Amino acid sequence: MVITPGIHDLPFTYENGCKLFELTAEEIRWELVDGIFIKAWGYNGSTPGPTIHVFPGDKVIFRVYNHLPVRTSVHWHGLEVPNIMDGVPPIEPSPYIGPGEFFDYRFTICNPPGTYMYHSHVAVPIQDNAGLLGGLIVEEPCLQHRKNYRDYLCLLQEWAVNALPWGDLTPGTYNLNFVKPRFNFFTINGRCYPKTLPLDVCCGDTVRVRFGNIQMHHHPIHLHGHQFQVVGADGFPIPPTARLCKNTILVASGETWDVQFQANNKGIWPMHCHMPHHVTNNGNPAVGGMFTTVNYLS
Ligand SMILES: [Cu+2]
Repeated sequence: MVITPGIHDLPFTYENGCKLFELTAEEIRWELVDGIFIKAWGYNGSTPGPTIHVFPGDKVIFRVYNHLPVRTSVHWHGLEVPNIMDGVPPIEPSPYIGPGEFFDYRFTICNPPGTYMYHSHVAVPIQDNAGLLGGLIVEEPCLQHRKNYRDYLCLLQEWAVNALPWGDLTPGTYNLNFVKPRFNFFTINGRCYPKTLPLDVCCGDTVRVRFGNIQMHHHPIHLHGHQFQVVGADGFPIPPTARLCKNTILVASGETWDVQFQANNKGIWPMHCHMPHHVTNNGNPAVGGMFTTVNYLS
């Protein structure tokens, strides 16, 4: 099962033979890094929202409640769904979900196992940049109980907290800026370093890391101390003969990339975006932002 450090998995129940998942779009107060809170929008209390896990062939209902003051939708990014379930009103017949309303997105999971995402497709410069997005994993049934195997999801986001002067990290609760935003906080699974959670590994593990990006910027993610193989792109597996060996992967907006490495070099190893100001908190010289570490437990 894929783990999203610091983010819950979305539970499900059964309704008429379908897996029923419930998401609530809502305003949240979210801590980016020590004492810096934002008024964000998320699902079920977090941004990214809870990670959804499904299997190929699952019949699913994603019941989306709207507790926002404005209408919204959810788009199932990369999934092959009927037009009316794709979540892009009014271009598609898919509906808006008004404040206080809900909508059932119903379809069968037709994609292969891999890494996908979900996000609002209404007023996206506001709603997506406010945090309305999450991860969706089509799990591989035969990998569920594999030994010495770690599988992590890292969703990349950026935030415009423009009430703070450059370099200032005064604690408080801040509004986001959606008008000519200057992105000055950068997160992995909703947190800036040093509040990001490490990826724990043990020597001998095979480690897969899945990256996803919905928002405004592209993030070249670099891993220290290891080489990785690129094993998946936008949800689809890359056959062994076509895999690149790299240590930096550019995760452009809208993309997911899966990489895999052997844990064979003990230590505490940085894994971070390589854009210099993306590894700061509001330009402060201390290390921050889209930065975490791969930590060997043994
Ligand atoms: Cu970046």
